[in-house]
Amino acid sequence: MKAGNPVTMTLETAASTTGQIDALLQEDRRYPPSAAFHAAANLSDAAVYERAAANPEGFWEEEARTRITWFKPWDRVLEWDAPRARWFVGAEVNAAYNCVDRHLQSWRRNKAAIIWEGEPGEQRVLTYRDLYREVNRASAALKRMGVVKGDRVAIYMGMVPEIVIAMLACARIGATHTVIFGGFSAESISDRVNDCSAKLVITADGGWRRGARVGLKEVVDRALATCPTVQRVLVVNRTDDPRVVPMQDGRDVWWHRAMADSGAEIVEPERLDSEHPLYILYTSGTTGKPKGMLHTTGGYLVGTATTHDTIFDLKEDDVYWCTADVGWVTGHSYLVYGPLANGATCVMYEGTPDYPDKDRFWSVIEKYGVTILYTAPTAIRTFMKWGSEYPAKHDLSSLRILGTVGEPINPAAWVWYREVIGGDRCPVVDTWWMTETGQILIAPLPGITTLKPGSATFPYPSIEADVVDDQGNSVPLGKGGYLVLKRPWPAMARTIWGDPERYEKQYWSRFPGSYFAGDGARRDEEGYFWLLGRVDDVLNVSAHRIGTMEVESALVSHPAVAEAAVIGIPHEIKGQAIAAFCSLRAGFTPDDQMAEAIRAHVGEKIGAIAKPDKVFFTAELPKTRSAKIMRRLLRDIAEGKVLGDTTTLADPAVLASIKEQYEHTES
Ligand code: 6R9
Repeated sequence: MKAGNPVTMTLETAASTTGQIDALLQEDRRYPPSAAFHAAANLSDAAVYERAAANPEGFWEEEARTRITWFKPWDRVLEWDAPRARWFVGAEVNAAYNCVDRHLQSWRRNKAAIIWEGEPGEQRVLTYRDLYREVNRASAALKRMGVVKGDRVAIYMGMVPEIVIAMLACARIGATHTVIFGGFSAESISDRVNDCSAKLVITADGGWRRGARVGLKEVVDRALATCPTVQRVLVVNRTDDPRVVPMQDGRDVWWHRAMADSGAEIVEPERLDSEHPLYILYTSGTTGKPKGMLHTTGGYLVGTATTHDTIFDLKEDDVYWCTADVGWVTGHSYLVYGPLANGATCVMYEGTPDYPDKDRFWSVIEKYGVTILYTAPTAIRTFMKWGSEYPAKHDLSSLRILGTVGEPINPAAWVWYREVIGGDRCPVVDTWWMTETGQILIAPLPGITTLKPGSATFPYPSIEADVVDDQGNSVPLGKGGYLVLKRPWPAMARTIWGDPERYEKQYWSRFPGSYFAGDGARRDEEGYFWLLGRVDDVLNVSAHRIGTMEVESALVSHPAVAEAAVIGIPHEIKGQAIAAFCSLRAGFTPDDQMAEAIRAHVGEKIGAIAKPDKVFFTAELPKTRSAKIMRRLLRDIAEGKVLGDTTTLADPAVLASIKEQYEHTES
């Protein structure tokens, strides 16, 4: 990377990374809902699509009225001055009240809210009443530590119930949380903490992963050396680490001590404006720094609760398991806010799927009688590779709905999921959405939609999606183009924290008045949507978004690296893998040791998920005469394709030398 590289945006990129789209469109298997499923479905009347299209605001107003409890009703459903949206204007609401307190008024008070399993095997069940007590105590602790409405609180923890309690405690008092995925590095933490000027950090001593303790507090300590705004740190004791976790006097407090100090204190939920900032979640884009997507309260609750109920066909006695980490948006919307607002029983698992053996997920499903499973295609492909003998060891007959999210799912994985995990009886709902959208926007309604393996099917009622060409004109059915959304929806991000201009430019300027998702898509002859992957420089590795520019900035910050370019290459399990092409400064040797050092450096800078799978050394990178790195050519080399047009290349010899090196490394 060198400063000023423009964003490359091509549909070929998208199609080539997702494989043969034409073959996809010849997919002719159809799965209509069974008569029994249709009859019992929460939504079974296809007229909902027309009704919502005719009156989208009326549609959401009805959902808001029936699903969410408001302290004060709205004056207007929507104020829309593109791209600025305000939903349920003038209303007052509290997310924690909706996710916890109100369930205490019914028999749900003793319903399991969270069934948690630690990786080493411990179990904890928190009923809604337990959750109420814990959230209140945590809210009281935050207040004592000086957190007030409007402050930002960063949360860096593994998958333990305290992460949910911490989020809800913030929401209760009107503090805005930013959850930072537990795999991110110290530098990634400080970037995020500083960007939103967080006042307090909630973390844990560590967590369990694949049988080993992973330190978290020590990473936070390193991060906080450069975070002047952080005054206090709350530390959950998760691993009982016999080594002493250093606690900084006056700054660090053990969570359990703070909770004990709170006693049985009850903290009234703040009456917050519907547009009060609920959370900031950082996500990768096309520049070197992730952007903090800001989500607000009222619309977000309506959007997530509604879609969670209808797309997963949630019943009161369901046992719902979303396997996503709370550090990503899927965890926010469909492990915490949507399901808890709906009073669901949620399974939460701390560790990896292969510990102690490759049947851990299936053992969790059997043990708790999971009925709804929501996971990522990359996980499904991994399970396929491990073999059907692992699920075969367990009784999975409790399952009735399967969901996927995070990346396009190939039909083979879809069918395997349905047949092997779902016993050929469970609908598979492929749900397309983004950190920015907050809620699912394209997905089947399982009681209505005839499913096609590999297609996310249709936009949710009221959502107007289109596939357009470079000029913003709708393309005919069967043709590829850019996915855009033409109307606002309640859980949409409101802006990028601290950078409203970037928000406008990034999402709303390419096709004025429409939201540009950054994904390629096609509709088939029946109007089904097929998502083709990203068309910009955003990679999707194991369903995690990583910006090529972010990785490139990390690479060039290594003292040996002069220049670097990063591309995604197709990967059987991960969807995409990261390949880095680096040229070294004089005096450094391009060998295996150097490649390893560079990979480790990226791990340090961003986190292990961003480490390139492959590092290639090259004397120079292929560039146009105006000095833009030609990533397309690097991709072609990586995919072993015949090279495209290279007439704009400044030095064609560079290409031959990279190609030779690549082939050499490959063999
Ligand atoms: C929820 C989430 C968003 C990007 C998005 C797209 C890809 C997500 C998908 C899908 C095809 C699906 N994506 N779901 N592609 N089919 N069902 O993943 O958010 O981490 O922000 O990623 O993920 O490319 O643009 P996020």
